[in-house]
Amino acid sequence: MTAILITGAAGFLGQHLAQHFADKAERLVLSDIKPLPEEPAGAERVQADLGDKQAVLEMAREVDAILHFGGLPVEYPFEEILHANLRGSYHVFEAARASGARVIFASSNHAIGYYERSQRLDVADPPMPDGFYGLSKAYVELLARTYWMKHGVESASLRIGSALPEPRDARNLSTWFALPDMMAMIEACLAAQPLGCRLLWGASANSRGWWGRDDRDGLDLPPFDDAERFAAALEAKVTDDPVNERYQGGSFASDGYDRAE
Ligand code: 15L
Repeated sequence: MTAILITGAAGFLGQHLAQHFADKAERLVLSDIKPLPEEPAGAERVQADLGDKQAVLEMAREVDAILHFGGLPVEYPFEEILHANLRGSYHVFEAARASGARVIFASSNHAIGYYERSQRLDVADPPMPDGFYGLSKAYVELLARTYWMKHGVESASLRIGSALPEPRDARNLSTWFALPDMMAMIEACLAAQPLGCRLLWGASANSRGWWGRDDRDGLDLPPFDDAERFAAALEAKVTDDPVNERYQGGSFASDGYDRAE
């Protein structure tokens, strides 16, 4: 494969990505604001803030792909989201423009978290973010489209549900993204000629899934897993919060919710 930069490489998914691509990439650059783990050996390491434009431009020099998993992974106050997720992602797309790299962006289901669980979504349905974090994901999906239209920067935004080794509760029966499925989707996006600008549901083929059509036509994907085999153990694992249970975003949707109804 090619030269790959992973942002957020010290995070849970970033570490899985680093291990997965260690022997597949010709060159692997790992970046995070936090100290980076010593594994895998042989990778280049850059401890930097995505808010530092020069640092991001420098770490992305001569890479072919950026797996952009950096930034804040859950809800935070607006100013912190602004710095890490909005400004940081702008720097990543500027770096991709400068180096000619394609971007695989870890978007999130929280870009559409205020759709009700009874609804079935097409990727073309308008975003319905459930907080500042979800808003930042919707913004970067649009940033990706602008950089494609204006500068020809190729990208895939993966609206990740719940990327976990195994589903943990009833909601995850709909949102689970098995880690091997995530790796397969990223590999397919790295291999696609052309990739263009795609928006994809980052979820396994869950029988109880909420998400339908997306931009995966032409991607070489294997059959995906299904969380259904965990249903007997998990379907009673629900919360006692009606707002959480009503919306696809779950606890992110109920966090700070103070509507009257
Ligand atoms: C996310 O976007 C978070 O990063 C992750 O921690 C999970 O909460 C996930 O969404 C989810 O909705 O399950």
